[in-house]
Amino acid sequence: MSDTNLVHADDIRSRFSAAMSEMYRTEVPAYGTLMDIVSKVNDQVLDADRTLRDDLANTDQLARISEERHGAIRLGTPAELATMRRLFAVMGMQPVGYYDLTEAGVPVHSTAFRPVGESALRRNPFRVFTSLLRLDLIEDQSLRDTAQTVLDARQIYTNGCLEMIELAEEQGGLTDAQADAFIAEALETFRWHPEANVSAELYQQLHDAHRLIADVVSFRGPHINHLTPRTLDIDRVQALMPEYGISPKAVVEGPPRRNCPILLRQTSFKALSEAVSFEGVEGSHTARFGEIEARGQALTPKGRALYDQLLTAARAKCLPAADGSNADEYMHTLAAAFADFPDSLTDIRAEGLGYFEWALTDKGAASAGQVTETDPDALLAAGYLRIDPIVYEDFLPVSAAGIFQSNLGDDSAQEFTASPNQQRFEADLGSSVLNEFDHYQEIEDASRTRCISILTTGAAAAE
Ligand code: OOG
Ligand code: NI
Repeated sequence: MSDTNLVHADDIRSRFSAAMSEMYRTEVPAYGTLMDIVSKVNDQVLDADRTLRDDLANTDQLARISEERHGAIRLGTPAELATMRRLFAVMGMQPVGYYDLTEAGVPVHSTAFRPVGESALRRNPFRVFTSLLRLDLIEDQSLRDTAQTVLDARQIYTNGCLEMIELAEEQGGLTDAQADAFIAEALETFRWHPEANVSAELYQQLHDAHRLIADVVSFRGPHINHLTPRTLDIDRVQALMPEYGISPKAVVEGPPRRNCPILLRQTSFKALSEAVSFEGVEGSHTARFGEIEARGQALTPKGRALYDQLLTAARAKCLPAADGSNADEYMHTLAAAFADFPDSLTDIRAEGLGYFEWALTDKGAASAGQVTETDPDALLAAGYLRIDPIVYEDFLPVSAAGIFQSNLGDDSAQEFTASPNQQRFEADLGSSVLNEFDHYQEIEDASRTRCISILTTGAAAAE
């Protein structure tokens, strides 16, 4: 078969993301409401802020915002994780980053499957935060063995899905019709199952060990537990949620509101209680929730260290209570702590705190091949080049822990000894995870090299 018959992986990802959104909208109606609020607020922000609109248009990001979302799943076994890596690879999504959540009392470690590279991200940045349960952290040996047996017996992928993954690997992609079949089969893995895999009694035991363990072990598959749209004004959406009958978690996670947004700010609404049949016995389970996020600039290791330091300092002074009783005090403390994080692009760049993408200005484009200067700062000052912050495409462990906790319930806060084990995770995954910092640095470096090459030679240097 000729390659020209194959659909681009970016296209499969876009179609899959839309299909997933459609499915989640019918499964969790509040998600549809949240999507409506987000789209209304995003339109208002873009109408009111022409500079932001121009910046987004200039960096080719305007189109992706309304399409943009991330989801999250929790897997039970290394084999499930290894196959998930192959499934996401069909859609051009690779494992980026390692997140250890044991430190936050959640017995999982995780990665984010997402597209890498500028053009794929622009086409559709769909990402899935994927966690692997760490049964080794359950103390009760017999419960651990029972959970393992239940997990080992389940098959979370349809035969059709496994066949399409193999076909994609053999052919190096899928045809249009095959992509449709793959999407339909793959969706089955993420679907909600109202019939549990276990008895009500076992569910209760698992639940008592940790709610997350019950969520992973008791079902036929790793139901998508939230799907998160990106908003341009998270504080406004947070404030609007109650008007639409949705009650948000107490505080927005991540950095405070700033002039120059950095990293990621997130908030969610609590998980819904859903009817479940446990081998014929009616019961319920709470797992699925809604979340929104606002994305800002990706930070360098130096910027990230400063972020972590300021966040830790703020949280040492005031920890947000789940009931919202000290929400104002927390947001105030956070804002005060972040006064030490430079809040202009010039300062952020001067101090090497964030990543930037280089592009030609109109003047630069008109001078292609006619410039002899090669110093990027001089070219920037002379108006041939412009720089824009690179968007943070990843996640934050403290925020993720806050999101986990708020929808697992406060009674679930539990101590585990922090035990990051990236090597084990990568062995289970069947590949290493990409280092996010290296990736942002590459994007920045490549954009600068490309611009200077165009200015000085008239063409982009061959990759
Ligand atoms: C994942 C929580 C992490 C985020 O946005 O930080 C996450 C989960 O609850 O499974 O999605
Ligand atoms: Ni999330």
